[in-house]
This record gives sequence, C-alpha cells and structure tokens, in this order.
Amino acid sequence: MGKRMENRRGFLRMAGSLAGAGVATGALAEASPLDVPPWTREQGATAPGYGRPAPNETLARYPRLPPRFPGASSTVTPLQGLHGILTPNGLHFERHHAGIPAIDPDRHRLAVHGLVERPLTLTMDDIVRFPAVSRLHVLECSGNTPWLGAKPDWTVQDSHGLISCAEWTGVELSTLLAEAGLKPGAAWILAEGADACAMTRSVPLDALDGAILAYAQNGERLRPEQGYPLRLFLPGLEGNLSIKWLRRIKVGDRPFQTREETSKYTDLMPDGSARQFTFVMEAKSVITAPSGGQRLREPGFHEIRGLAWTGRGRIAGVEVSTDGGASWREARLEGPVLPRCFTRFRLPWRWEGGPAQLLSRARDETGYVQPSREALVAVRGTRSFYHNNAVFGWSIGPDGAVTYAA
Ligand SMILES: Nc1nc2c(c(=O)[nH]1)N[C@H]1C(S)=C(S)[C@@H](COP(=O)(O)O)O[C@H]1N2
Ligand SMILES: [Mo]
Repeated sequence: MGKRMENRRGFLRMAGSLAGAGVATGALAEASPLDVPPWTREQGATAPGYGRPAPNETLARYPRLPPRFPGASSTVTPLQGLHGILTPNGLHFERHHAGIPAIDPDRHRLAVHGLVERPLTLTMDDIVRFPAVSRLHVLECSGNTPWLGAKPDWTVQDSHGLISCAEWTGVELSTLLAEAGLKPGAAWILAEGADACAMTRSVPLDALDGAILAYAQNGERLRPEQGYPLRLFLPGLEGNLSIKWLRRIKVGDRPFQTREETSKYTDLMPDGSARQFTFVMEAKSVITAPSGGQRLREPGFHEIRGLAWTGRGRIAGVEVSTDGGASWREARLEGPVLPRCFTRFRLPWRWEGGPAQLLSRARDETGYVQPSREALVAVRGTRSFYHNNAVFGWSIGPDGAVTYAA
C-alpha cells in the first residue's frame, strides 16, 4: 500500500511537470475550449464506402531498396507510427520476388498431392467451407534488419520494417492434410506460389505446428500484396516460407532442395559452410519511441515504447537500458501476451537532457535471451544476410535528436 502511494505520488509529480513544461497547452492557448469550433457549426462529410485514415495521419510504407528488376520489390512498415500490436492491412510490409499477380479467385485452384491417399483439387469456395481458425501472429522476413550498412539516419522503418502483425483467418493445414490422408514416409511438404517466379519452399511436417492456409487478414479477405486469394501462413518461421498466392502443396519424404533453400535463404558461416533450413525466427525486440528520425522536444517524462516477439512462443520479458547497457530495467508488457505475436512493452523514463543510449533486450518463455551484436557475430560472423536478431539501439543527442547507435 505504502509503495502504491509512493508510485501514485511519483506519477502525479511527473504529470505536474508535464503541465508545467507546457506540453499540451500550445493549441488550447489560441481559443477558449468553450468556444464552438468551426467543425461543430456545420454538417459533417458523407460516410465513405471504404474508410481512410485522417488526412493528417496518413502513414506510408516505402521501398527499402530500389527494385533491382521489375517486380522484385519490398516495402517496409512504419513501426514508429503504429500503436498497440496490430498492423493495418494497408501498412503490412511486402516482399515480392516477381511482382503481384492478378489472380481470378474463381479460376484459382489449390492442389494437394504427392505422398497422400486422396489427392485434392480445391476451389476457394471449397477451402472456405472447411472449419476455420483466426489467430494473431507476426510475419517477419528473415532479411529484416541488415547485418551491414547501418546508417545513422535510419528510422525503425528502415531497420526493422520487414515485420508486421495481423489476425490471420483460414483453414489449418493439418485439417487439409487429414482430408488428403498422409501416406507412410510422408515427412516434408513443398509449397508453391502462382506468381511468375513460382516461389517454392520445403518445410518438414514437424515444423508446421499452427500452420494456416489463410484467406483473410484483420477481418477482410487478403490484399493482393499479401497473397490473395490464398497464402500459406507459418507462425514463428521465416517469412519466405509463408508462400503467397498458394497453388500447390506436395507431400514428400525429404526436402525438395529448391532454389530458395539452396542459393538463397541460407546463412554463410565464418568457416565457409552454410546454415540451411533456418526456419525459426528467434526472440527480438526494438524500441519504436523514441526512435530514429524523431526528436525529444524537452527534458522530463517520456514513455519508452517498443515491440518484442519470438518464433518460439511467448515473450517472457523485455529489459531496457538508457545508458548503453550499463544498467537495465524491466519494462511493462502490455497484455494479452500471445504466442508468436507482437508484444508491446512500455517503460516510464525521465530524460534529463543529456546524451543517452537506448537499448532493448527480449527473452522468451524457453529462456532464450536476445543476443548482443558482438555475441551474435562471434557465432555467425558477418557474412550472413538473414536472421539478425541482435540487440539494437538508439542514441539521443544533447538536443534530443534520435539516431541509430552503432
Ligand atoms: N509466392 C510468393 N510467396 C512469397 C514471396 C514471393 O515473392 N512469392 N515472398 C516471400 C517472402 S521473402 C516474405 S518475407 C513473405 C512476405 O509476405 P508479405 O508480402 O505478405 O509481407 O512472403 C513470402 N512468400
Ligand atoms: Mo522475405
């Protein structure tokens, strides 16, 4: 009780100092709050067919790199502008290896074949008739957060924008595989997309826990960018495996060794060997406020906000340092803390006005702790392209400017 009173008084002191510093007073000072503003004096606009954000609040995803050839593109999610854990559909990151196909849903088919008792050919209507599930999960490209080439002017959109979190609805893959019936020896699946590169990956059956054939995202049918009319969604695994525009699942007894798991999506180790089939996305976190490109306007109270996730289950905790790792404090996790989903963390902080170094370090329910960059490089070297989940930081300058901390 005594402690709660303490905290309460502490918070009031903080709130008092906010008002004293004039944080919320600018706009109100011009007109009395009791004057009737112009927008109250006339009838409002007619309801739009499909809603849009307020004109002043439009966020955008943008290409992280100039496309190397037509169709090969990716766009990044503006994590610094999002609240809570969900990514609106229009801001979900994109990664297309051969552009966005224009698929006629009535002519689209899913074939299930290979080591099965009853090969299937399903229409979208057939697929939607199966018992469905809806689950909140992150999707992260394993190329998120480049290993090399960090720039001081990076925003969190540049450094971490190849991740988004949505509610995915569809049929569990296990439901369809039960319908088809697995033959003895079945151990891997091959999933293939209907885009011009026929993106194709193999995944072992024992890594498919929670796999969904998704046709809806955040309540509406998939966007063309996200794989309309059907995608594979593999929670907790590298984004590349979640094949969009899904047209075929073949069951086999071994990996199929496609281009995307031999030449690409392998990690070159310091000894010259390659790690292959690196499926799970390990625990990771990033501070989204304050973050790169922002500026703290004045000393005093600031809530440090960020996102944490792990492909191995639930986030167990996030520690935050404001002094470059000399000391750490436990952040508050915003519930519900869901498996293989974004978890929002928050930490109250008083910025005294001098330079500061912000870091976040997540741990998950398996006991795994997000590694420092030095620890990760000691094991993996610097020739990897994928799976950089190292602790990441922002520098606050004496003027409050936030930049990437090398
Ligand atoms: N058919 C197909 N599936 C695909 C891809 C693709 O180019 N074609 N890109 C993959 C990659 S590399 C990632 S990270 C995710 C991105 O999904 P998103 O665009 O919905 O964010 O889809 C994967 N599935
Ligand atoms: Mo990706």
